[in-house]
Amino acid sequence: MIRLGCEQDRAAVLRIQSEVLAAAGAFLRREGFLEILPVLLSPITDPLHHETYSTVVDYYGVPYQLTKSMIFHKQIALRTLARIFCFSPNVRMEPVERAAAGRYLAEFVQLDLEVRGATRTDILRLGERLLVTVLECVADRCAGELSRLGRELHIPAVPFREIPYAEAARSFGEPFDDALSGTLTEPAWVIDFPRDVREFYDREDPARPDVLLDMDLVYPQGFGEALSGGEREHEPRRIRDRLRRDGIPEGRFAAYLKVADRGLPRSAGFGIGIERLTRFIAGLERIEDARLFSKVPGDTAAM
Ligand code: ASN
Repeated sequence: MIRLGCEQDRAAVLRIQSEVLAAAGAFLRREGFLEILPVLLSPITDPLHHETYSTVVDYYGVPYQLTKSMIFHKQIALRTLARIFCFSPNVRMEPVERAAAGRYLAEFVQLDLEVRGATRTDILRLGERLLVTVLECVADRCAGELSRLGRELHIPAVPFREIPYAEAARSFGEPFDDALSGTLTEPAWVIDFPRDVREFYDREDPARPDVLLDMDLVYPQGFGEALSGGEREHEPRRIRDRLRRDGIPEGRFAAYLKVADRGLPRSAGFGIGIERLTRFIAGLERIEDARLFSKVPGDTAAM
């Protein structure tokens, strides 16, 4: 893993990133997806499973939040369109201790997508093809940039390995992302997270209570988590049950429940972090080298 030495190195990383954005968008358009515009302010956003500092904005006297992920807006968008994606800016003011890991930014962009009627298996296969296509395009179009950065890109074979969460936890303890990633030479899926480590919107397997039909993708070579996603809870009765079991007052998600009561389609999807993907492809030690104007948690000199 490398640190950037000069502006030419930085330019090489940004050219790779621009190719990532173009290749991912072109792939998804070929797959019948429409790009929608991001939402930055809303009364509802991803509650996240871990603690982040508040990002509440006074919206004409009403508290709105900056987007932590567009998960609920993706589900609602599927009432109108069947396959959507968005380059979605997220603000997550992570605890300062997280900065040391080299893969957290307080402001980042995820390529967030959602598919009406899809199962988790559909989305695993789509995610693999998306990643392989992006890697192939970068290898093809950014050979000079990769060689400048000393990075050799390996195109992984599909399908990727699927590792149940319980098995990864048994082998590596919890959290296991870094340890697991350090042993991998190809990306791998972690599937079937337990209900108590994830958010209420990932669908609980009707056949296996407390096991979710969700996934993470983990990069090889110690680059850690790439994406999170899953099938979604879409039936109002089940959403309310999950809120209750997570101890979240329904009032906090009133705007979402109102739409859910009118009908949300069954769906699955994921969000893949663009800076983390850039970091992996360029072989960067630290995520702040994977974009301009990086905001490492706690860095109040950022602009
Ligand atoms: N975008 C993710 C998903 O689709 C959620 C997240 O970023 N927390 O599941």
